[in-house]
Amino acid sequence: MTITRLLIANRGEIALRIHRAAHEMGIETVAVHSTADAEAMHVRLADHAICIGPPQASESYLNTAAIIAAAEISGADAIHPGYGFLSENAQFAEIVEAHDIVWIGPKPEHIRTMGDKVEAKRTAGALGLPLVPGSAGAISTFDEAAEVAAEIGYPVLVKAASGGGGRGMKVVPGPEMLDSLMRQAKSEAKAAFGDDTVYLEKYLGNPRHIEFQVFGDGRGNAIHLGERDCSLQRRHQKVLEEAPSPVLNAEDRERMGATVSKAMSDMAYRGAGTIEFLWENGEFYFIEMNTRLQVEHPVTEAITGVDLVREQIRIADGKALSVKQEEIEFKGHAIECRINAEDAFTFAPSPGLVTAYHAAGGMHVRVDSGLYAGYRIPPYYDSMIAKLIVYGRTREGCIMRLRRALEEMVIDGVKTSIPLHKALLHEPDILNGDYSIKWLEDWLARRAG
Ligand code: MV4
Repeated sequence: MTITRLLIANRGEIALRIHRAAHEMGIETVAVHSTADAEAMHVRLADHAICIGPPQASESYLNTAAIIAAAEISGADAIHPGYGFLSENAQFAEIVEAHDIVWIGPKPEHIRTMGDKVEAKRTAGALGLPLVPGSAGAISTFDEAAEVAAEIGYPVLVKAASGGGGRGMKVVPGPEMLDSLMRQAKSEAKAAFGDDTVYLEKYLGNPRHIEFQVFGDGRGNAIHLGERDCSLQRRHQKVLEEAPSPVLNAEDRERMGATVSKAMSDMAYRGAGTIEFLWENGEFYFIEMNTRLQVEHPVTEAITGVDLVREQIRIADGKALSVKQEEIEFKGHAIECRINAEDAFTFAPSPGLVTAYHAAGGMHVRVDSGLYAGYRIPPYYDSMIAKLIVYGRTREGCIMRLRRALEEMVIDGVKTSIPLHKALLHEPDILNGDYSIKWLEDWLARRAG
C-alpha cells in the first residue's frame, strides 16, 4: 500500500497546507471544490480538480457521496479531511475505508468515542488522564445531579454529551438553580444535537486552555510533541496560539507528555490527535480530545521541526513515525496569529475582493494562506483567510518578530483581524504571558467602555 494520489476533502489554507506536504512527498493531489471555490489557490495548484457542488458546505464539502465519487473518478487512493467538515465524522471514515481508500485519520472507533464527551471522559479516565471532578457518566435525574453537585461543590457546569466547542454548557452557581438550569441545558442539547444527554463537572473559574499534540501509529507506538497554549479566545474562537505555554516548565511538560503518550499507546491510537486540558493552579484537567489535525498545528512544527501533515500521511500509509520521542527537542518559541476577514474589534464578517496582497517574510516567518491579489473571499465559509506563524529563540524575540511581520502584511479590500493582533502585542498581560480563557473577552469589554 503506497499512496500516490491524495484527495484533499477541504478548502482554504489547510487544503493548501496538505497539498504542499503531499507534493514534497511525491504524491499527486486532487482538489475537490464547491462552485464558490473554483478560483482558489489550492484548486489551481492541485494536479486534478473536481467540482463537487454548490457553495453551501452541506451540498459540497460535507457531501460524502460526491466526495467518494470524486475519489473513484480521479483514481485517488487516499483522502485527507483537514479540519472541520468531515474530519471527525466516524461514519465517513468508515465509508472511505470500505471503498479501499486510505483514510488519513484516526481509527473510526476512536473518532466515535471521542465525539461523545461522556465516553471520551470515561476513556480518558480509564487511560489515567486527570479529569475535572464530576459525574462518573451521564446524569439522568435531578436527585443524581444534586448529589454529585453537593459532593464536588458549587459552582458546577452542566455539559452536553454531544456538545463540545462550548455549545450547550450551563454554569450553576448554587443548588437553587440546579433544576432549572439542568432542564434548560437538556432542552437546548436536544434541540441542537438531537441528544439531551448531559453530565456534570466542577466549574473552573479562571483556567488556561492547554492542549497536547499526540501521534500514534495504530500499533501501540505513540509520541507527544508538547503543548500549545490556546487560552486567548473569544466565543470559543481561538485568536492566537503559542508553544510552549508560558506557564509550563520542562518538568511539567515531561510529566504530562509521558502521561498522554502512555494513554495513546494503550489505546493504540492512530494518527494525529490533540488532548485538551484546562489548567488551573498548576493542575491539569482533561476536557476533550480532538481526533484531527488542528488549525494551530504549525506552532508545534516550529518548535519541534516535525512536519505533522507528513507524519499523518506516513502513518496512514502504514509507515512508522519518522521520529522517536527521545529525538524530539522543544526549541525556542512560536506564536500563530489567526487572520480573519472581519472587523478587528466588532468581529463583523468582511468577505469580498482582495485588491492587494503581500505576505510577510524573512527569517522564521511563515504565512499559511491561499490569498492572492484579485481573489474574492466567498461569504459562505469560515472567515479565517491566513495564519501568520512566527518563531524566535525566546518568547520576547518571537513577539518582536511577530510585530515586525504584522507590519509587513498587506491585505487590502477587506477588513482583517491584523489591527487586533497588533494591539494585543502591546498589552502587558500578553507580553507577560499572564492570561486565561477569560482575558480577551474582558479586555474587549473594557476597550468598548
Ligand atoms: C469547562 C470550563 C470550566 N470548567 N469545564 C468550553 C469548550 C469546551 N471544550 C470546554 N469548555 C469549558 N469547559 C469546566 N469544568 C470552561 C470552558 C470554557 C473554555 C474552555 C477552553 C477554551 C475556552 C473556553 C471558554 C469558555 C469556557
